[in-house]
Amino acid sequence: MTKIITYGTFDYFHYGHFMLLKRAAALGSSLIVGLSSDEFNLQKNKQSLLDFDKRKEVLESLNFIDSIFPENSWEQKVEDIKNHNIDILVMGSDWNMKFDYLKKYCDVVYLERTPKISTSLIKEIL
Ligand code: C2G
Repeated sequence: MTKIITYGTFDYFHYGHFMLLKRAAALGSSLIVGLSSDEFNLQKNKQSLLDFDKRKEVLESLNFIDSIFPENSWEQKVEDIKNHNIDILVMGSDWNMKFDYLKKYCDVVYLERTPKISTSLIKEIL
């Protein structure tokens, strides 16, 4: 039973988000997602277009996500990994090496970002 975790804002959900989550889920038997709260987004200097509940509603429609919980701080990952007995933390390659400090608690895998699509690009078009 390989347990996967990932984190993100997933604002204006798009194919890049989908492919990250789908590939992450394929690495194990369960996937849980730390969804950035609206307040934490401000700490990330991200003003999400959709609030937490709407972003959560979109993720809940994906049958390969087993549970979704709020991500309220950078520091919570260690506790999340321990409390959920996580085997692998998966993030997109734009985070490459940034979470290597967590390798003492679980494997850390960075998956290639899906090119040419991002929430900021979508915001520019809107
Ligand atoms: N992603 C991707 N391809 C894209 C866009 C995003 O693979 N074209 C990935 C990102 O690398 C990330 C995930 O999708 O792993 C979610 O992206 P964001 O919603 O932008 O999340 P981010 O702001 O990177 O938050 O503590 C970690 C942070 O909460 C991550």
